[in-house]
Amino acid sequence: MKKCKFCSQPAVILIPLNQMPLCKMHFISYIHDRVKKTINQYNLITSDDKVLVALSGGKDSQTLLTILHEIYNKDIQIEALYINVGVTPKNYSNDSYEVAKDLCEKLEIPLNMIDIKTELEFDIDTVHKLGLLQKGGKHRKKGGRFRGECSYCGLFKRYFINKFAVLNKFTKVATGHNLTDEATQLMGNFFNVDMELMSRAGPTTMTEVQGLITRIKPLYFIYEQEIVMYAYYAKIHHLSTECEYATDSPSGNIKKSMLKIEEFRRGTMFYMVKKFQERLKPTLFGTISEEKKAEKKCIICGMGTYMETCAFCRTKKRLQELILTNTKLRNVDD
Ligand code: Q46
Ligand code: ZN
Ligand code: ZN
Repeated sequence: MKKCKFCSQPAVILIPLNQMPLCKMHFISYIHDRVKKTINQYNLITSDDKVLVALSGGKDSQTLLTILHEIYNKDIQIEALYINVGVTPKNYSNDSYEVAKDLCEKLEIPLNMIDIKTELEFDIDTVHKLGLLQKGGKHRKKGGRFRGECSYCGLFKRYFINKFAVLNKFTKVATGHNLTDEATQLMGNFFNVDMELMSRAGPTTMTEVQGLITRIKPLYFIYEQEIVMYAYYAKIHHLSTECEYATDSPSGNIKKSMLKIEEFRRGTMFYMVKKFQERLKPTLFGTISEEKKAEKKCIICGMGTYMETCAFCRTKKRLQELILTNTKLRNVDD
């Protein structure tokens, strides 16, 4: 193995972007520097911010919280929030919470928790059962494509994280999205020619919509592979069990293709995402109608949205109706 570029220690990694060999110590400080650079360049965090970190127990968010703690220690207010989405197979949700709790105790960062079953009277296990019952029913999109558990789960998590941040006066919500996922998502939106979603990509949300707290992604320029290595060398405990409801999504296949391209064209993801931010995003954002950029409050829940009724309230209503219909059907069968 090569020697570290900055000392005589053996290198433990070749940085994917530039193949620079680094030892464990210099790799860890190199990642800190790159995260700091992203934070400063995009003005993600300022000294008067109160930051809420969305913690899931997975490698990305556990790494994010650790790095933010390293960079800021107690200089800014940081708290974490875990959303219990109610996935019981493999004890997934409970184990995730325990892992998140351990890290917060170690770093002495307050951990908050929201249980979506308490909030909604149903959870992702319920959605899964409904999906099985509703095969071919309304629950599916036109064309028979199943709107899987993850899309509901993601929507609920985003909603409750934002709501908690609004109610508790956080100024930023930090998530652990990494470069590999962001490049994949950007490519997926490009394939769908979804200009609106593309215009919203980036290390921070661009618009100031009332009731929608600014979201920041400090790991935006860190490859997933680097996060895996960082978590390993920094000894960050994270849940490695995969959620039972995770499926081979179309984006999973795009990700595999992006990783292949990266193999023979080093830096593709990094430069694609970076140049998109600098060159295309400002132009794209200008093409989004003023109506879609306007500040709105959901007429049902009062949270910030780009539409009259937010996606959460619409989805919640639809699922409640489905649960009721299925309960009635089961009662008739009984
Ligand atoms: S918990 Fe929820 Fe993930 Fe399970 S249902 Fe999908 S999104 S895979 S991070
Ligand atoms: Zn070194
Ligand atoms: Zn709403």
